[in-house]
Amino acid sequence: MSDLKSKFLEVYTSLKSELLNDPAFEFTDDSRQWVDRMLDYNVPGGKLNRGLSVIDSYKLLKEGKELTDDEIFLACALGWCIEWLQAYFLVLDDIMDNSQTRRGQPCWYKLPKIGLIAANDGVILRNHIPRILKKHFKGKPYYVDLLDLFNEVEFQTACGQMIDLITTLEGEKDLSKYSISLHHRIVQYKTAYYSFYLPVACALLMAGENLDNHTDVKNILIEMGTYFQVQDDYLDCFGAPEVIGKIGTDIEDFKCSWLVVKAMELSNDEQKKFLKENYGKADPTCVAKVKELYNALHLQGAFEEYESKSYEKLINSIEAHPSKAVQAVLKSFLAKIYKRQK
Ligand code: DMA
Ligand code: MG
Ligand code: MG
Ligand code: MG
Repeated sequence: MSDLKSKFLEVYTSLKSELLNDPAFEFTDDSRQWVDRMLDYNVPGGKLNRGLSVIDSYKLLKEGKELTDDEIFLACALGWCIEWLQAYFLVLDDIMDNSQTRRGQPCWYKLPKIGLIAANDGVILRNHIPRILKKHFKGKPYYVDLLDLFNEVEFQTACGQMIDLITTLEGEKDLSKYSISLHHRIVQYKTAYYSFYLPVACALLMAGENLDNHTDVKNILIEMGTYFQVQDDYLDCFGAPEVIGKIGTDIEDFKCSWLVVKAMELSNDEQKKFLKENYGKADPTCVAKVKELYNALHLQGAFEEYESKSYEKLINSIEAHPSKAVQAVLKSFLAKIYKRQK
């Protein structure tokens, strides 16, 4: 394990211990154990890309200057706030998407004795974020901006989740409303802000920057986040569950996935009819038929083309940015996700 990652995990242990001893609640042994287990199950088990990116980005913004222990701790704490936010959204997302597995294990709500208590656990996870921020950032000149940033990004993500979900409503299932512009809108809100803009924005705030001066960076990160969610949509169908750690549900859930949008674009009338008959059904034979059509339409090839075009476009936008340090932040982010398999 890299030094940075082990340092990052150390900070998790310390944040968790503070939360388990939060004087605002009189914990009993049972309630403390519940939160302890819930955090370990849901917070640290992912790729940690979002969290680690805060520290990476902050280092790059400091252009090689050695970071103090305090700076490293704070960057890690902000990274963990993003991982907490992600855990909160994922616990609820898996309930709403009727998913079975996440990060190679059953979804939290699927565990015996958890069920819909998971909904409140999501709320607890969400409430841990301002507690971490208060404990470690209150008094910093950027404290208010940090709170505002997390609030804004959470709102955007929740709105993205809402439009992701309401497009699938029973009785209104209509594939002809699925367009690339609707897809773009959904993924920009549900994924790009919290996964891409937020880590870099945290690093910028820590470095004393005013976020209003960085809308160009924000726009590039949102494009990158869009590309990332197209990969997620692709992997939902074509990824190996043992590699991505989750079993796809987009076809069953009638999701406005990049794949179904592309499929509608490439289908003739007969294929469109076939897709309409089989998309959004829980029946595994219907799911298999949708996948058959995806293969017949060579969606894997269409995705590869999208992937290389997006990469080229992103590199061009990044290289047009005046600051070399910002370029380095963005390129490091892009390198982490280009052609990812998980
Ligand atoms: C997830 O979209 C978005 C958030 C905010 C969790 P998704 O349902 O495609 O994610 P996953 O494929 O990981 O369930
Ligand atoms: Mg999901
Ligand atoms: Mg979802
Ligand atoms: Mg997905």
